[in-house]
Amino acid sequence: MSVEVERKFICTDETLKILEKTAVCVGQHEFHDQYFDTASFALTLQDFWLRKRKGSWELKCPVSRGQSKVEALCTRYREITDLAEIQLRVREVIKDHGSTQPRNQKTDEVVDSQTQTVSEEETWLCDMNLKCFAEFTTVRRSFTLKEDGVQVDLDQADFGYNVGEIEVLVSEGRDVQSALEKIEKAAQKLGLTGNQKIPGKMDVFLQRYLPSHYNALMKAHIL
Ligand code: V4E
Repeated sequence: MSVEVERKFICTDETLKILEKTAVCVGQHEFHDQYFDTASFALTLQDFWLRKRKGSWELKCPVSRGQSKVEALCTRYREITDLAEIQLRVREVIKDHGSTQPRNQKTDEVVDSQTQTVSEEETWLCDMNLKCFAEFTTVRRSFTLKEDGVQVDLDQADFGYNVGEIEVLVSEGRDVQSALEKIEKAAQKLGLTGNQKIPGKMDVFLQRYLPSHYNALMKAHIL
C-alpha cells in the first residue's frame, strides 16, 4: 500500500522563479473537494480524512511519524481509494470513537430530521451519520523535479488561500525515510529555509469557517 509524504510551503515569487527554472510543469487542473465527518468529529479527531473528489471517494489514514526536525515539517498518510475498503475502515473508526447513531427502532433507519432522500450510492453516509462539513474548489498547478521523482503542487483554493506542497508517494515501510530525504533535498533546491510547519487548506478553512471543529482538532493535537 502506498503512503503519501508531503511538506507544505508558502510559494513566494522567489520560489516560483526557481520552480519554473528547475522543474517541468506537468499541467493545471481544477477539482472540487467535499469532506465528511460525524457531528462529533469521529473521523477527523482520529486524523482520518474522508473526501469525495471528482466523483471518487478517498480516505486518508494516519501513519505514525517520527520526531526528527525533517519529519516535523512533513505529514504522511496512507490513502485508500477502494469504496468497500473505505466503508469498512470508516465503520471501524467511528465505532472506536464510541459514536452512537440514533436509529428508528422499527425500520433501523438513521433518524435525522435534516436527512432528505439520498441516492442509493450515498445511503452509507446516512447510515454512518456522515455529513459534508467542508467543501471548496482548488486550482492546482503541478511540477515534477525529474531527478528526484518529486512532485510539487501549487494550490489556489477558492476561499482565498494559496499553498504549495512537495509530495512523494512511496510504498509503506523503509521507503518513507528516503521520501523524507527527497523532500528535504527538494525544499533546499527551492530555497525553503523556514522550519515552521505551514498550514494546509483544511487548517485554514476550519480556522476561518468552523472554529469549534478547528479548536477540537487543535486540542487533540491533530492540526
Ligand atoms: C490529511 C489532512 C487532510 C486531507 C487533505 O490533505 P491535504 O494533503 O492538505 O489536501 P490536498 O488537497 O493537498 O490533497 P492531495 O491532493 O495532496 O491528496 S485535511 C487535514 N489533514 C491533516 C493535515 C495536517 N495534520 N497537517 C497539515 C500541514 N496538513 C494536513
